[in-house]
Amino acid sequence: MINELFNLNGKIALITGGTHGIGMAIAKVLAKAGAKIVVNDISDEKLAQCKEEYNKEGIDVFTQNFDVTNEIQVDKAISEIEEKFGAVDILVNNAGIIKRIPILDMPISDFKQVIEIDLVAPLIMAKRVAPKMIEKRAGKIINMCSMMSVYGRNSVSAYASAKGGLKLLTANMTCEWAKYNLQINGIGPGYIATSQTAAIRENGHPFNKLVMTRTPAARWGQPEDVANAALFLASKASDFVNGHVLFVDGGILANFGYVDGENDII
Ligand code: NAP
Ligand code: GCO
Repeated sequence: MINELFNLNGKIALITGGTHGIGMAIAKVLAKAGAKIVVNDISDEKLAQCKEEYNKEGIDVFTQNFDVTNEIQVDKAISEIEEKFGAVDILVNNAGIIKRIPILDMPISDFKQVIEIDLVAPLIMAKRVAPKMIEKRAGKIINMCSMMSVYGRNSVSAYASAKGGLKLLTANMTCEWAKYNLQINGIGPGYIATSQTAAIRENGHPFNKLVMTRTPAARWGQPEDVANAALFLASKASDFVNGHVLFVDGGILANFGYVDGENDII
């Protein structure tokens, strides 16, 4: 019964930006639950490298080179998936970028690029797969949100605007599509050890100190921590979970204070 709840046999899962980091961890766990995995990237080299890594774990991944912001490329890639394997059952809008630049210094073109990739692309992807999900009366869409969906932080205005927008896009997709038995949810990772956070994670970096003193779980999250939440949201276990953002953050959003002895305020 428990196995049945999380069984993804026969499902087609498309994870954008699944060549490394959180996307790869999600793809691996969905593959282990039985799904056919498709990942994309904009670099042939990264696609070839990730194929090797998936194969090492016995996962037969289908890789595609396309840019999630390009409607024509997205349409072509998804048509190819449909011809080869069938309609996409699970879409994970994981691809994303961040630019840490203070507002006054940030060129508008940089701001727009973050919005295009982190907010508009999930819409492009979802618009392309949703009609077939609606026809089948079944589908799961997972939008990779962030703590920045609900918080601001100096230097990440574009990212926070996009991820805040993505949280509400998740709500609006739910309002329009949940009646067709689609579940559209978000995941809000806390601070996770991937290439996106490599620069601010170094020992001695003030941001590393901030994360370690403010996260009740007292560690950086691992991509696998996020992947397990994705398995729940991709499976039957979440069939009445709609429009929710599941934070996987070691408790940081629950905490306004410090968690280490040195900075305790009593
Ligand atoms: P990552 O290691 O930088 O991976 C992001 C992926 O997105 C990469 O595979 C990247 O491809 C791909 N990508 C970027 N632009 C693309 C485009 N235009 N078309 C197709 N693919 C594109 O980041 P991550 O930490 O695993 O993050 C994954 C998601 O979680 C992102 O949406 C991120 O914002 C979100 N998130 C991360 C954290 C964290 O602490 N790490 C926390 C909250 C939310 P390339 O490798 O070729 O650039
Ligand atoms: C930052 C971080 C983030 C995280 C994540 C938090 O500079 O504050 O990179 O924004 O990656 O999205 O949930």
